[in-house]
Amino acid sequence: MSYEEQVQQLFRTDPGFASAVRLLEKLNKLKHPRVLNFSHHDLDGITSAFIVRRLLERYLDAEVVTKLPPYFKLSEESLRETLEGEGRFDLLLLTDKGTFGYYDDFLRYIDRVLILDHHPLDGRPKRCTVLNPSADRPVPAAASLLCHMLTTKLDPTDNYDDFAALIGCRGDFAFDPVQKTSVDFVRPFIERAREKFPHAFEIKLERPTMFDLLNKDRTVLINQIGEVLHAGCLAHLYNQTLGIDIPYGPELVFNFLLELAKRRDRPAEFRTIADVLGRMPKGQMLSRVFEQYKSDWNMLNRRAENTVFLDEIRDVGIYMLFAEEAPAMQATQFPAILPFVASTRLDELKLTGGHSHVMLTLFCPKERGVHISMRGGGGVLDCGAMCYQLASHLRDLYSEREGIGGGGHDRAAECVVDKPVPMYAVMHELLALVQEMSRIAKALESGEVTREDAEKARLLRLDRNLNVDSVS
Ligand SMILES: [Mn+2]
Repeated sequence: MSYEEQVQQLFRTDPGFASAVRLLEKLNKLKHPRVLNFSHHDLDGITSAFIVRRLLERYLDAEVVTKLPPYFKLSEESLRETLEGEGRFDLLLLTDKGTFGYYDDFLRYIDRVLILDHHPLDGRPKRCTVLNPSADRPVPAAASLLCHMLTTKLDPTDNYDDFAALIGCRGDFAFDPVQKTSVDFVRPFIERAREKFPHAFEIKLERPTMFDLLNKDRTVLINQIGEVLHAGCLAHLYNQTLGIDIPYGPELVFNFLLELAKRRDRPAEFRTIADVLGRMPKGQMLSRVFEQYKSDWNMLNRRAENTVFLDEIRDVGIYMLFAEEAPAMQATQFPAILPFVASTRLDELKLTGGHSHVMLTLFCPKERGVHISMRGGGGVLDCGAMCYQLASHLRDLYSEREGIGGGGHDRAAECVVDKPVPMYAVMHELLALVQEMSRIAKALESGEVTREDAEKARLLRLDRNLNVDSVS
């Protein structure tokens, strides 16, 4: 199926897509509508914001205010604060910011709310307009591609839209140009992009990037771009280290992309990262930030050698790494550099340990408390379910404390536990969780499962592909 056919098919079969299109068509009747766009502060979110900004300006002649705050879900309070400063809007557009039931409450402040998202639902908004292919079952995708699809349906896309969606899909690990794999949803688009930007997909025997998890001697330009822009999202954290005044990273990357489109260089002709960054100040700043990021990466790479084997559950070797982030990243609440460094060790641990799959649990003390990142699991153990269960157990134990949260995807998830919950208590609960999972997995295999264990197995999603009928 071609990309254009996929867009037409989605328009016919996904009611969310049709209503998103209708909403924007209706908005086209207003003169200079004002749109407030909140987007996620990662690569997928920033490229989503770039694509919708250009669509709304071209198609609606809209004034778009873009916000990329450093947290995932939008709270009613931050929305209210923004509205106090920015005035009234005709549309609130949430891109790559999750799909939460309480987003319905935002209709109190703005007449129309449109959600473009690909994360599994957390509650079901009933009154917002929602385009999310993961609404009923998880469909791995990227928000930037949804924004590109919406644009394709309304107004012709250009090379910059294509280039941005490609970077967004890369940022969210929706495809791997070196291994030549991709998740189903983005495949038609990636095939089309490979034809449009052949140089971006050419194998280079250069330093592996954060995206090169299997072959450590090669990469491609699109991975290099993804890594430089990912580092750019952290730019402001290097203010002190570099001794220069750097704007908030996600905005720097966003404005760099807008500048790139203004430069009128042809993305199809980019061959090196220097071609992409160009000679303008924002590109030069991104280049300086990237040098610092690489030196942090190398330092963390040495730290990441000290992994400890904990257990093997259903042929998945579970390893732990106890390490701190780079000094400039101590205050981050999101995975900054270390979790990406740790991910590049998964394949090596699998080979040396002789496991079918590997999961790496990263225990990282930070300024606010402990940040646990789980990576891998091979589709057998579920990082998201484990982080969620760990957080909810810790919330039960420390019910008077705020700042405990956890969850995420199957193969990448986070759990953050703020002080004053003691670090050793978090470590204890983490180890207890692994031990408990090991015991339940053995019970499931032997067929001797209590009702209580079957329930725990379900919560931890340990029962996938296993027969749990034999509840005693
Ligand atoms: Mn995303």
